[in-house]
Amino acid sequence: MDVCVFGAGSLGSLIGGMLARIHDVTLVGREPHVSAVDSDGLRLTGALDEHVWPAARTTPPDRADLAIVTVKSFDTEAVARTLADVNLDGALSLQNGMGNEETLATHLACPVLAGTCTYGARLAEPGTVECTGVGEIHLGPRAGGTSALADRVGEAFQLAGLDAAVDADMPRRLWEKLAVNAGINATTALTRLPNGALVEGPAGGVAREAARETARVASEGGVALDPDDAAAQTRAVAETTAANTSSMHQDVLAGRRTEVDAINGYVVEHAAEAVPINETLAGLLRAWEREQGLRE
Ligand code: KPL
Repeated sequence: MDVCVFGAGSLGSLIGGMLARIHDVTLVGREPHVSAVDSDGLRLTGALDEHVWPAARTTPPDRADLAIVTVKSFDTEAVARTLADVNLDGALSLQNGMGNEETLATHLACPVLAGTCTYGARLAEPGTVECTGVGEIHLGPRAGGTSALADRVGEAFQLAGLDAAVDADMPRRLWEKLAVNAGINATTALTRLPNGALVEGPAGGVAREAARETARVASEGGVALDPDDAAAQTRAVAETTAANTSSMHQDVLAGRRTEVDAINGYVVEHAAEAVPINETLAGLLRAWEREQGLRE
């Protein structure tokens, strides 16, 4: 399969690098990472130990069978406009937060698949990405159901050795993942703690309550999620990614804008009842972003 990964930072490079074992992959990302990959290949370290040779560039190719979108949620609109000029059979969002697939579908002529991914990744240096946790990928049509494209992409991922499953209920999966991210990302970013600190420590209770609130909001919107299952899932992901610095924590450490609007902010915006934990987490992160000059 001819795959273009749009947003080849840490996670995009990891997924693209694993796919490059057997597929034709082009990483579209930023300098100096792109030049490092172009001249010396991509090194996968940590839980993996491989050296692969995807193409790497800062601009999109003219055509690909599949575009995998891994940019931050606040960049989805801009990327969708750029991808509109690429000849694609399909696109797959492997992003955090809600609303990305709809934004892509508004601009693209091809079908857009939804995906969730719990692999952990860290860009160690240009040309090297560390796998900080082997997770799993679920993908399928964004409105649920089945499609030939989803089956084809799922098979391509599995052939490359990724732990990937085709899922007929992606709307539910997206809410389940949102609950985990609402719990883990903001609490680790604010406390500067690794994910594992949420398994037993005091911040764990805050994370699980944020996940419970998210499940209630999902149910209000017609996707029935059990709050206790969401809390248990949040604890389980904190355990399996214990050593990981969550993506939002990485953003805060690097002084970058976070995905709070598409995660805790989304929960607050879609809640019919009060969601005080998500409101607090979103408020604190937005205050930090403002102080850093990253938002109005
Ligand atoms: O998705 C993640 C993230 O960091 O954004 C988890 C699963 C919480 C892993 O850190």
